[in-house]
Amino acid sequence: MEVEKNEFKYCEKPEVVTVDTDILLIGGGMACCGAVYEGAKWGTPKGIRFTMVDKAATDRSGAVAQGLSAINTYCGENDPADYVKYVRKDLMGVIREDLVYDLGRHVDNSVHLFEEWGLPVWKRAEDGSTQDGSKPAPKLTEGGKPVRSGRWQIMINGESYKVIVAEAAKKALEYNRKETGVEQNHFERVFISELIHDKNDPNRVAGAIGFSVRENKVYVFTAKTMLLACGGAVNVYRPRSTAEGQGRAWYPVWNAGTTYALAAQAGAELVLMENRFVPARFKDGYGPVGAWFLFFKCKATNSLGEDYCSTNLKVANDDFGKYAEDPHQLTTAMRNHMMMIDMKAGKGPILMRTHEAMQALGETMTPKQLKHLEAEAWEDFLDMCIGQAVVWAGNNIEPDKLPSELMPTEPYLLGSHAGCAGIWVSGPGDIAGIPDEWHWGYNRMTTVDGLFTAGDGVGASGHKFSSGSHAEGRLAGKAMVSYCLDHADYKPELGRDVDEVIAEIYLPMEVYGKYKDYSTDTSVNPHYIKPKMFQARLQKIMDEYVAGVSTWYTTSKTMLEKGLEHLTLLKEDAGKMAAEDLHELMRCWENYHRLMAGEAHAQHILFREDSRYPGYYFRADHFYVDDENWRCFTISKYDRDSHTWSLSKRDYVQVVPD
Ligand code: SFD
Ligand code: AMP
Repeated sequence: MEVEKNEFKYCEKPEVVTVDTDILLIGGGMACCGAVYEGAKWGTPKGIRFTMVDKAATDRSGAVAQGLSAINTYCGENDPADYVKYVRKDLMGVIREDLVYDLGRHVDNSVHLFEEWGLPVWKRAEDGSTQDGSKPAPKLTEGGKPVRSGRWQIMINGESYKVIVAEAAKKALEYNRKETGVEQNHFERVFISELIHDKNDPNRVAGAIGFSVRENKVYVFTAKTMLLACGGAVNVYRPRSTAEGQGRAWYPVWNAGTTYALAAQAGAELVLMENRFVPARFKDGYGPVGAWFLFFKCKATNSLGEDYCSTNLKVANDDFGKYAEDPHQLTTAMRNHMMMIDMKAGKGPILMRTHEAMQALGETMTPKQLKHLEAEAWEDFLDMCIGQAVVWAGNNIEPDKLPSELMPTEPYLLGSHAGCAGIWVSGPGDIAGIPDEWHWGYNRMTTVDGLFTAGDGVGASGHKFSSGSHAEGRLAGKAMVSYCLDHADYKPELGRDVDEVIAEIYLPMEVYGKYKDYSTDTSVNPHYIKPKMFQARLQKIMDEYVAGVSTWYTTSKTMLEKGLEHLTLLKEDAGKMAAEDLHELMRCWENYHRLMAGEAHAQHILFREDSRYPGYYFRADHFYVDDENWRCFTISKYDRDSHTWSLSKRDYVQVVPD
């Protein structure tokens, strides 16, 4: 196949802006906001410069863009060791207990800060009734009792959650900017597409290159250390939403696997990339279920009114043994499995019995309290997933009168919710019983020198959610300050020719300019592939071969090998991507990152010879959980030159007793 080159004959060369900094934060989500809040406090008096680069507007970027109605990790009266047990159980016995413990002992402080900054937290009144955050009440730090929906979750009025967290981050950036005398240290609508290694050390990062999605400008950042925290990977799989509903997903469509792709390309070890999250969600609007199950005490059944988690227990137990024994102790994945058994048997649709839950709660309520309950039901979605409220309205569903359909969604790759795909990182190093090699100096640093991650980026440590991602960003931010102080003399020098990288990034613009007149419809052309088509092809491969919805999340060795062959061909065709404008240029590189993340995922599922997460995915040829051989971490490393992956096992170590 002819290889395309960009000589800027058919597209305009961008202006190049260079920015030298000390700590580069790639992303502006919960983790990066936490990192700058914490890091700037320690680093600014030492003259350390922070720079944040977000592809979107930080006030409303990432997973928390629409807000949230609960904080899913607040330990409160619980011991961090209990938090470890809970996470270990839900993630099928394989987690990094040092990282999870570390998170558990720090997370509450972030929640206290959120409340301090203005986030309304629901409180339990003295008579035991619930009060939403609009009523005056003592703060959590003043002895206020949160309204717990579950053991770990607390309710909030969270429509403006991200704006509040971003405000604190922006203030920290501004303080750092003024004190260190730099001109600008917050770049929004700049999409980072490449990391660049150090000239003298291929296993060290020295910079990152990105482009503005609004102006013809490329940004070249050099930094001593960086936090790669661009969230998880959405739209790698063909979504359930089609045509007029396409674009709707549960996790944020803007997070396209940049975290995993850039880390892999830089040579970082990834861990448990076979893991994914398939959430059970309200059908078509992707509304989260947690508040309904936990706060409203709602039951989900098949269409015959049967509790599928009880009726299917024996079948699941026959296949997965101890992981399907007690109907009240099932993992998130196993609950999906049991739901799907009934869906396959034609007992769907699965129904969330919202009407019965609300009627039961309403039995002892006054009309005014009932009205409030109804408002809470709608608010749960209006605060974090507005599309679901629209689906209800459009389908004449009043939740107090009718049940709603539930559905397992397409798979997402993430490390902060009920999943644990991600990057292998150094732990804090002060937790007894942890192997020495799990700590290499700096908390949350990857195996690439100077490259840190947090939130969705950190693997083998799920159930952090929004609060935990912020807290983990803070841990990383502080460790990065130490890294800078320890490497005060280090001067980053880029290990690649910048003009060459810029030409590569802009290649899709050149390809488009060169060939656009070969056809009358710019979306169809024998010489190039537009991002929309590229994405459709990727999603079809992932869906059909790598356990997407069309095979009920099932795959096998032979299917995976064929899928990987198709992915290799797609990667070759990536050299023919075409972009009509800057927005499409971003779409091209997003899809390339999705492809890299999807490839890692497929390689890991192929390597692990058991169905470790039944209900998230199944290996038809290994339809069991094999603790004897596979209760271990799976590690991958990508070689950018040969485009090959190497995979290995690493021992799991239990620290917190059962
Ligand atoms: O209801 C680039 N989450 C929930 N957490 C909770 O605590 N409670 C809930 O109620 C939660 N639920 C929920 C949640 C998420 C969503 C979408 C819904 C409901 C509908 C999970 C948390 O939100 C999640 O765990 C954290 O936000 C993860 O934090 P982090 O920092 O890892 O990711 P991010 O916040 O999405 O930020 C990513 C940032 O990266 C930017 N970015 N920037 C530059 N260059 C690139 N190439 C980039 N690619 C991405 C993004 O713009 C963003 O700033 S419920 O379901 O349980
Ligand atoms: P979700 O809305 O599904 O993202 O879940 C929000 C929180 O509730 C997470 O901490 C979940 O682990 C928890 N959760 C959701 N559904 C259930 C359930 N059926 N049983 C126990 N916990 C749940």
